[in-house]
Amino acid sequence: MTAQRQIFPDTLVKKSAPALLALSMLIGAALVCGHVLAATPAAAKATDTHVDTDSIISTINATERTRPFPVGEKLAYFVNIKDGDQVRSPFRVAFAVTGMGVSPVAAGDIHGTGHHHILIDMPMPADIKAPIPFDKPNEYQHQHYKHFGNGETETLLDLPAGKHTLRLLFADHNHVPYYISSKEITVTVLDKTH
Ligand SMILES: [Cu+2]
Repeated sequence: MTAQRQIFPDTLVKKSAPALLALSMLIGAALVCGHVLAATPAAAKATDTHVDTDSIISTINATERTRPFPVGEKLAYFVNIKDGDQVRSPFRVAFAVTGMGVSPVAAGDIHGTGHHHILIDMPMPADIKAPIPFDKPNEYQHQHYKHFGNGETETLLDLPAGKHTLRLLFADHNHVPYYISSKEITVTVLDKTH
């Protein structure tokens, strides 16, 4: 009886050693498989050309966006789009002004401040001393004069497919332009199915 009792644990150890080895091999294989499985989606993503990350296809690089302006120069400029860009509606347009402050119309006459406007498919107003017009309801197929009287510095534009001209024009609380504007740029709005 005593001899059998001593043999039993010894046999168990001998049997369990290969079992442990086999178990560790299985874990190792699982880790390798796990690694391969994890790598596969990443590799597929890297070659997927259909990922749509932005509605704007722009070639503006970070250096151009952040270029310094001479002190005192007054100009309005588009931050995230430039002449020749292709966009999909609706597209975000960000803008800024140098040498002036942005204030809402409701704040009244504050020296050295004003608010932004975008002229869409419209020339620079002939009478620069006249207030920038407001679109009348249903006057046009799409908006032509956008006022940012709350002091906004970005917007979403939803324009029909085709070429459109955009120009920033900075104006006072009466919507009378300062002689501060951006260059006119032309963007192409791609068809929604494009
Ligand atoms: Cu205005």
